[in-house]
Amino acid sequence: MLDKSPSSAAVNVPNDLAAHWMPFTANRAFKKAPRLLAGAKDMHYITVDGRKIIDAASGMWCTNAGHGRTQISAAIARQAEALDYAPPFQFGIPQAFELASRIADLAPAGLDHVFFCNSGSEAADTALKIALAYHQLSGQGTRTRLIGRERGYHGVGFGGTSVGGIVNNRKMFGTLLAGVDHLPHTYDREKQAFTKGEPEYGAHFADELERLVNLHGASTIAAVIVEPMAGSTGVLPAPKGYLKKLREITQKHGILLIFDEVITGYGRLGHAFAAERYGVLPDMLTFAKGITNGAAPMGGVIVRDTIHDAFMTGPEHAVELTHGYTYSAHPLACAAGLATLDIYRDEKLFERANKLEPKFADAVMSLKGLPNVVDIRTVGLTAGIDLSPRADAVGKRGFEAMNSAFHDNDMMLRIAGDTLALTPPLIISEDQIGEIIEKVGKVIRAVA
Ligand code: PXG
Repeated sequence: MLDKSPSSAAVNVPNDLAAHWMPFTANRAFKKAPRLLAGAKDMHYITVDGRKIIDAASGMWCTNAGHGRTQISAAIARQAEALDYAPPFQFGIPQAFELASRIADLAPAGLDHVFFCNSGSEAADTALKIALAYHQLSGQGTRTRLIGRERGYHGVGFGGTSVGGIVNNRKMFGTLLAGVDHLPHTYDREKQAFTKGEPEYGAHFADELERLVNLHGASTIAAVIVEPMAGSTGVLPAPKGYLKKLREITQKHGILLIFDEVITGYGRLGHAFAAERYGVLPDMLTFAKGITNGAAPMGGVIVRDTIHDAFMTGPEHAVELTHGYTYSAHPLACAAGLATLDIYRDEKLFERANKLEPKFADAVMSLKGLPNVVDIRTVGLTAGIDLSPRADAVGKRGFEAMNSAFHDNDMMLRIAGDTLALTPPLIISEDQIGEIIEKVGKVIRAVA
């Protein structure tokens, strides 16, 4: 058994790393200089050689309540003993209903029904499929087009990849779904550089939706999906007024609006969901990651009552939506989700993130002026720091920064190309913010 305490001793490491083909990883580089983790507690990971690493990434935007929360692991253990697995089709467990109600309570009024799956990718594909099916049921079956956004990330299913807008994630996989189009991204460095929070400039990028409506015809468009803050591409907060505008235009044309809140959900922007921060009510909202604090795979879609109700017709013995997963609402994930929501509520972590936001933003902005720092963006407890790429190799400076952080500065960073992403657990202390910023400064100098 792994000792998870921060003083944990070294653990055994297999001497053959070849068989595991790692996801979204530079496999050959990793296997030459592995970044292997053995334990985690609160704000820290423990490496296999016993080093304590401060987590500036919440793992991968997951552990909003910090690591090793015994309330969550105990709930998972209890659940595993009581009921390991139950079929989610035609059968149910009480915890799934309780968790759905708690999630719906956290979501803005009107988003009342929760469809569970196991990841953000499945959540995005599920939302897109519900959009198509809804229009078909409502006698608007010509609405089949899906609209994403450049630089968007909605996971790796065919639907999410198709509406996604990160070229490296798309170009290997052929033509993807037909009938998909993209809004422009909302980033203009000249106008927005070094902005704290939502940039003043850029609401007009939403008007491009009118152009797509004019091009394709509203009667062919099913849904628009966007992240309220584009995370994976390197932290692009929505410009002021942008999301409201998207809502107005989609509403005007009968197009569904989906917020992908896989990253922004559960407190990252100082609210349960970004929809609340921006006062914009989407038709569907996807979540994953923070719902279980990363401790068990779970994702889901929160759906507007009008959309859900449109399915609840026809003979009562018939399945209303022919979609779902063997592990939808898995008992261990439900147990983890309930325990996680207890922690978020009892420790007021969303409010905490909200309160810390200005201090965090000021601290990150102090890195302005360091070598190669060409922009810094912040929103909630998240920041993106753009480093100028090395002349011959886009992404190399970023990669070196991640390695310098891990091997030389005892810190876990996320990178998106040459952008460093800081997105620490919401339990972070002000001292720890200072510690992370100091380490990031060292890293930036080390890769100058
Ligand atoms: N939607 C959004 C907005 C995401 O950020 C997904 C969907 C897919 O979730 P799954 O659970 O299928 O991976 C994500 C995932 C990063 C990073 O470093 C971000 C994600 C995944 C991996 C790395 O920014 N987001």
